[in-house]
Amino acid sequence: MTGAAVSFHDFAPEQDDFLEEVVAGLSQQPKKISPKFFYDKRGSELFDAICAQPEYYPTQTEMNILHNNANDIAQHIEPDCVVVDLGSGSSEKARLLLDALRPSGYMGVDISREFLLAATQRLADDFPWLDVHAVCTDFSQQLELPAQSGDKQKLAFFPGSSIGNFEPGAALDLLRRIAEAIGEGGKLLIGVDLKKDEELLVAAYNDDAGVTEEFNLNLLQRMQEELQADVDVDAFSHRAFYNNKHGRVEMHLVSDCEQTIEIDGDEFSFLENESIHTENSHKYHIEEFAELAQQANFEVEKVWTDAEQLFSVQLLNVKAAIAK
Ligand code: AVJ
Repeated sequence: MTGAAVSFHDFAPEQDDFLEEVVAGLSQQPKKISPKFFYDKRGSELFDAICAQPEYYPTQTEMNILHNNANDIAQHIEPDCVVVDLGSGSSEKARLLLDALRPSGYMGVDISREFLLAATQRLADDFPWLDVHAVCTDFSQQLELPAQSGDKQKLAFFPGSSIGNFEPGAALDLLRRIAEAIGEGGKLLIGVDLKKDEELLVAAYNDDAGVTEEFNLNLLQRMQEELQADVDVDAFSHRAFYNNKHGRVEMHLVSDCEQTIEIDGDEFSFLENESIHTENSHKYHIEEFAELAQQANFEVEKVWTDAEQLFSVQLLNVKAAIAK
């Protein structure tokens, strides 16, 4: 079935400069590359495959929480609200909520224009009663929303524990930006991965099938293919471990030997075991996240978890401005 046309709002986000950022990151000590560069076509496919690995509990657990509690979540939301799906991707998780929430509108917010347009059109086809908007912007830089939604309640939706990729300070900035964009009366439904047994955490980022390893190494593949980097992918290894001090899983690409790689005329030398830090995935205690939310002008209204407390879906309210 073909639904109504999707309204497209293009805020023309600046495209990331892969070469520039890789050169800058490898020039630092310790070396690093942002996890946002994982997601080329192959990387996005590998990420989908990670989500289907038995060790990678977050995706399935979160989807179960959303599915099992959709009606309860709906009890806390105004029925004609506008859902603002941050990093909407394939909108797969939002779909779990739409029938229960019965919002009047849906805004898919994503940086990837083609993907966003295709996914929102599919959503409009499947939910013909829904007013669907595609908002192309980089919300990690700036969160602009079209004015359309009027004074309806905005429900921002930020699943997947993507917030975990941000250092605490940057997470705070992002939450503040979300609070500002949805305004007073707005709510944020956010997926937050929880602290737990270190063994389970480490296993989730070291699946037996080696998909996460391939996902991490794909970054070097991309450098080879897109930047003509002279780099031997086989001379690096995937490493993922829990950093207790920072409460996060870290992923690294570790050099198996002393070597030099060359990118666009620049040379970067590695000692044996020297790493490129490619990702942080912060884990929170429920109280820790409440503290962060508080600092960002939110208060926690309700927390849903699974029976084993692996993952949480949290509903936050924008706190009312204090009358002066
Ligand atoms: C998409 C950032 C939530 O941190 O668990 C999965 C990415 N990296 N396996 C995560 C990821 C390795 C994922 N996030």
